[in-house]
Amino acid sequence: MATDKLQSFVEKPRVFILSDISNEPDDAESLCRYLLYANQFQTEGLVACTSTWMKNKVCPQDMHKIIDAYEGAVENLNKHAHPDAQYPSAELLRGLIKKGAETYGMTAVGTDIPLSEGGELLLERILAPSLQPLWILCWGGTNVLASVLLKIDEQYTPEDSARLLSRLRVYAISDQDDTGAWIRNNFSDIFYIASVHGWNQYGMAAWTGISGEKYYEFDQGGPDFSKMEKSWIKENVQIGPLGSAYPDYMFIPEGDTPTFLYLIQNGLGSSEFPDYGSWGGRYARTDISAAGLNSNHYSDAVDRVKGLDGRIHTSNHAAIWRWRNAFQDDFAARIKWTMEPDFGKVNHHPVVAVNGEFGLQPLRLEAEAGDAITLDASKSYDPDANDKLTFKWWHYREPTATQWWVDAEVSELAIKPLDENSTKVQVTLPPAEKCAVELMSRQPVAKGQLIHLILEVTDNGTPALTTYRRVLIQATNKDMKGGGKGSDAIGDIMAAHS
Ligand SMILES: [Ca+2]
Ligand SMILES: [Ca+2]
Repeated sequence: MATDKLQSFVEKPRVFILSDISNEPDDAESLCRYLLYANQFQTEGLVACTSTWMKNKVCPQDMHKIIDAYEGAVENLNKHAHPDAQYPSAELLRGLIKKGAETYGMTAVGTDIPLSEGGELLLERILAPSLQPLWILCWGGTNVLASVLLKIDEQYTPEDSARLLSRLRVYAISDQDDTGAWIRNNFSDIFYIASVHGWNQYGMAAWTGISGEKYYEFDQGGPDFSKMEKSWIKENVQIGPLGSAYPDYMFIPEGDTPTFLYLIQNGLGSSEFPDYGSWGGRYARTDISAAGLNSNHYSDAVDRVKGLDGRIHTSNHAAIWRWRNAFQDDFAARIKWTMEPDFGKVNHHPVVAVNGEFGLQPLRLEAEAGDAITLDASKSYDPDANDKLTFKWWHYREPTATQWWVDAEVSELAIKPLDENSTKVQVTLPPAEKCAVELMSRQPVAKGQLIHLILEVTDNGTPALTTYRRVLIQATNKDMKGGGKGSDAIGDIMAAHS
């Protein structure tokens, strides 16, 4: 048995899902996909809630239907998972399904209004002694969360309340009732990822980058829609015991899925750093005063991505659709796991090491501006005997930029392959004046840019699977070289450095 050669997970993010399931089919679709990753999360709650799209009822029975379907898939899924990362039983998950309030938004939030059973579970999970943050993924309205926050505020001292709230991490799919803005206004310390825009103007939100370019008409010609077509989904997803429960889409498929794509442990994202970017998009603080003195809210950031049409598309949506081929293939491969007990007949992920170090967290290095370093991924392997691996190293520049004009601020790294397959590369940092001076004053700094290098390791199985590793290179400037003429005006600086 080769399962002990598969990726294991040292930590499993604690996840609590609030879903307006059955307002339309897409929450049911997202839940199907989520369950295929349930072995890398510790699921702590599945609460059916309301939203502006379904104001007066909740549908936990539709979560049960999908867990029933999952029950038929667990045994096979576990044949493709590391012994230390087995899938949870359907029975365990059923016990986590609860009803949120059956009324809309703030009508469920008040000092004299008792918590819903979903609210009781959420409060219990927030109070549970754990050093790990609790991720609250909001696929609909947020009144279950709002009601619990009000209870905490009432029942605890400000110090205890602040301590409890510091454990929370929220990723909300825009605001879908009137409690989202209320939470951010009244509990501004909470780490809260949500696209903000005019009410219901979803086409402006990053999360629609998962599949929404036709419906919302953004980035035309850029994203490849082929793996979102109903025909592709029918052939690759709506099969087997779990996939058969995946409904046809109505507006766009899986608008809520980016919440957990963000947490998937594939070596790309780093959940405490929304600005690093991941399958779930890229987000930046809306308030940068003393690291969020006034607000801990993160909203959309923009990536520049070459589309199918060969043009560069600059958008928040691109920060998600750029990964679509990989996350759809990943989905399809896992659907195959649900139907196949034989390890040798389906594909499994590459396991990646850089400089001999295995793991999924970023590899952190320091290097002097202008110096060259060697990176070696040759210890990476594939658990499937006959698979060959392809190594692609690239410089993800947007997370380093502090403003829109990335080309002027973040110089491209020189990446030189040292062998035929690029398992080893030499990376040369830009000179100090390009990566270790302050943006406006042009004064040298001892610690310059934090440079993001992404390694993608892809196998040749069917469908192909990719594992990533992020290498974070802190540029140093020990001799304080590279200073230039500064200015108080950004226009002068950019004109001089373009
Ligand atoms: Ca939803
Ligand atoms: Ca493989």
